Amino acid sequence: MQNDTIAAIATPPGAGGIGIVRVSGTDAFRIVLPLLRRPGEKQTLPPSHQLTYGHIIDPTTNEVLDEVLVAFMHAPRTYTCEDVVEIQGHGGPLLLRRILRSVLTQGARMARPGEFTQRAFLNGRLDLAQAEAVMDLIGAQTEAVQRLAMQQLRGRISEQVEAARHAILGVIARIEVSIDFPEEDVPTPQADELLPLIVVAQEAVDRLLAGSEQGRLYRQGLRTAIIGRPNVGKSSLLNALLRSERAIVTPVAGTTRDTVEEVANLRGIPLHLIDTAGITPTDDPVEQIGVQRSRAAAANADVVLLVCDGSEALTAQDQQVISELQAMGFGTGPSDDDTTYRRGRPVILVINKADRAQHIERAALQQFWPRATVVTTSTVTGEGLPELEDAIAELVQAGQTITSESMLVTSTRHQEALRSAAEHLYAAHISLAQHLPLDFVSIDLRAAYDALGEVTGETASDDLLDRIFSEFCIGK
Ligand SMILES: Nc1nc2c(ncn2[C@@H]2O[C@H](COP(=O)(O)OP(=O)(O)OP(=O)(O)O)[C@@H](O)[C@H]2O)c(=O)[nH]1
Ligand SMILES: [Mg+2]
Repeated sequence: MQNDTIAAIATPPGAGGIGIVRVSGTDAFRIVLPLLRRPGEKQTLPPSHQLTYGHIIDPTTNEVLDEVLVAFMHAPRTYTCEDVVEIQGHGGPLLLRRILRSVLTQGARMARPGEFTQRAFLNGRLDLAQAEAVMDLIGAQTEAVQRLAMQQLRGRISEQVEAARHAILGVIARIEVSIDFPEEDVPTPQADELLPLIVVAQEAVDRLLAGSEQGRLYRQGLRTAIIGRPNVGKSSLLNALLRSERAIVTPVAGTTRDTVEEVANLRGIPLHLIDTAGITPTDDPVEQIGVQRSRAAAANADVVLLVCDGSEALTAQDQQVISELQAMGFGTGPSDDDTTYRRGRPVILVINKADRAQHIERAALQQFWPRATVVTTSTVTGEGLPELEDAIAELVQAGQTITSESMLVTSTRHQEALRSAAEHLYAAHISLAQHLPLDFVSIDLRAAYDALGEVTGETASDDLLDRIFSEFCIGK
């Protein structure tokens, strides 16, 4: 248990119907009770987990600040596992700050960002993966992301990680007993007894890693840059994918001067669409800056939609844009045996203005990227747009949709820890198969065990914990 009692405004900044000041710690009741005036001048502690009506006062002046409902909640059945008080007032920012100040005057300390959740973690109510899921749940921009976060908060990821750790610990125990107590006559375990146990752990870790690239994209969204020479219909395409007239469209080449960024929900995937200025040689200093930004947008994208105007033959300028993208490494993967698309950043080729007589052959474009998907679209008739959406979604989903039962690792941090565990398990497997001394095997198994413990927080350093919780908002 932490010693000091912390407090913060738990509702978002700005005016609202109600606003909540949350107080947690051993002194929470002692701090809030004297601030509450109830009908009949009661002084006793109200029943736990029930709302009590009253008025909150400023203890220095006795001024009545607000009419409130207060919940006193006894440990351990609370968010932090400590005594918690939640004061529900009217949701005015100044008002809530004055209520908070009264609480601080009585001896509470201002909570740091994420400190309530950090206490829930330190007091064992949530493991680290679950605590991180709280933040993902709050930040979710699509239902799919929210579902994945909820599964993680319910402990589904942690269970699998713990199962793998348990399997590893079993092997470590068998090895170490034989090393530590040779005189006890414990038979040295044989490689063929231990290998199947390591394989169980390897399979568990591989299962978690399998969908993690996909999960990461769900969580972070897919940065999708719309690139091409001027006037091919990039902004029209952005608007069509957003289903709103977000970017200016005109027949004038060079309409878009700056990048325009919007988030679309593509079948549960947060799609960060970036419309860009047409890439073209120019002397106009404003346009030059725009073109530089287009190049930067392409360089930072996960996917590029390369747009051409199908009503005209490919121009030298189109080819110039294509070679720039190739130089950035777009469209070099995935190779057929890649399970993750990440190793080469994909490009999707869009031949736009399909409603007009066509002058670009698919093959002419495909010679640059034989494996890339080519889609023919018209932003006027809507032709080809569903196919374009399919092509983008396919990059992430690989045929799988997110249901309320889906379980995917979504965090880069978890992914890295799992990869490290997988490498150490592999090394242990090889050492064992080569009949190297068992303490070699055991060193790698320990490393794998610790790497997995970083996911649930059991082996996470204080620095790491501080960093994770500081990314939370205040009051959470
Ligand atoms: N016929 C036809 N015209 C289109 C289509 N898509 C866009 N256009 C027209 O092409 C012109 C240019 O469209 P924009 O969306 O502004 O093109 P852009 O690539 O954003 O152009 P810049 O911002 O100048 O680089 C406009 O007159 C659009 O109405 C299409 O599918 N068919
Ligand atoms: Mg434009």
